[in-house]
Amino acid sequence: MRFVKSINRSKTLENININHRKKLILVGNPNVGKSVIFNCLTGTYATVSNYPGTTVEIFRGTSRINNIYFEVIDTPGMYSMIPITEEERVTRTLLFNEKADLVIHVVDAKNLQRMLPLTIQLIEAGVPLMLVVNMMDEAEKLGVKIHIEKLSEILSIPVVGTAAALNRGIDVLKKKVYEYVRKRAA
Ligand SMILES: Nc1nc2c(ncn2[C@@H]2O[C@H](COP(=O)(O)OP(=O)(O)OP(=O)(O)O)[C@@H](O)[C@H]2O)c(=O)[nH]1
Ligand SMILES: [Mg+2]
Repeated sequence: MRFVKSINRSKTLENININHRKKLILVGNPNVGKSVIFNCLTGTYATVSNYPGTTVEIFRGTSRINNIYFEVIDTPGMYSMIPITEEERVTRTLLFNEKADLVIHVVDAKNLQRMLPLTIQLIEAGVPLMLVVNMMDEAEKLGVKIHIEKLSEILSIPVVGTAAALNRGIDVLKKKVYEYVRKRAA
C-alpha cells in the first residue's frame, strides 16, 4: 500500500544542501507499517524512482526534526539480509551503498519473535540501528505486552513502540532519532 500523497520532484529536496542532510533508511518485513511511518516523518512530498537497472520503486522524502534535515528513504519489504527477491537485493544494496546515518528497522509488535532475526542480522552488518516496534495497538488488543526498555537493553540499541496508523509514538520516535544523530555527530 502506498502512502505518498503527492509526487512532486521540484518541491522535495529543494534548497537543502545535501551535505547538511542526514540520511535515514526504513527497512523491515512487508506490511509492518514502513510506508505509514515514512509518511508520518516526511509529510506531503516524496519522490519515487526505480532503483537503477531494476523495476523496484524507492521513495525518498524529507523530514525536519528541530534543526536537522533528513533524507528519508522508504524501502520495499525484506525478510532477510540474504536476498532472494529483487526487492531484497535492492534493499540490501541500498543499505550498503547509501551510508545511512540511521537505519530504522520496523517490526510488527504482533510478530516480534519472527522479525527479530533480521534485527540481529542488521546489528551484525554493523549499520547504525534503531528498532521500531509498530502496531502496538493491535498487539495490545491481543493481550501481547512488549517491554520496550528491556528489549532496548538486551539488543543494546534504541527501541521505540509506535502505532503509526494512529500517529501514536511518532513524537517519541522523532525525539529518539534526533538524539541519536546528535550523539553520533558529537
Ligand atoms: N492497526 C495498525 N495498522 C497499521 C499500523 N501501521 C500501519 N498499519 C497498517 O498496516 C498496513 C501496511 O502498512 P504499510 O505502511 O503499507 O506497510 P509497509 O511496511 O510499507 O509494507 P510494504 O511496502 O509492502 O513492505 C496498512 O494497511 C496500514 O494502514 C499501526 O500502527 N496500527
Ligand atoms: Mg511500503
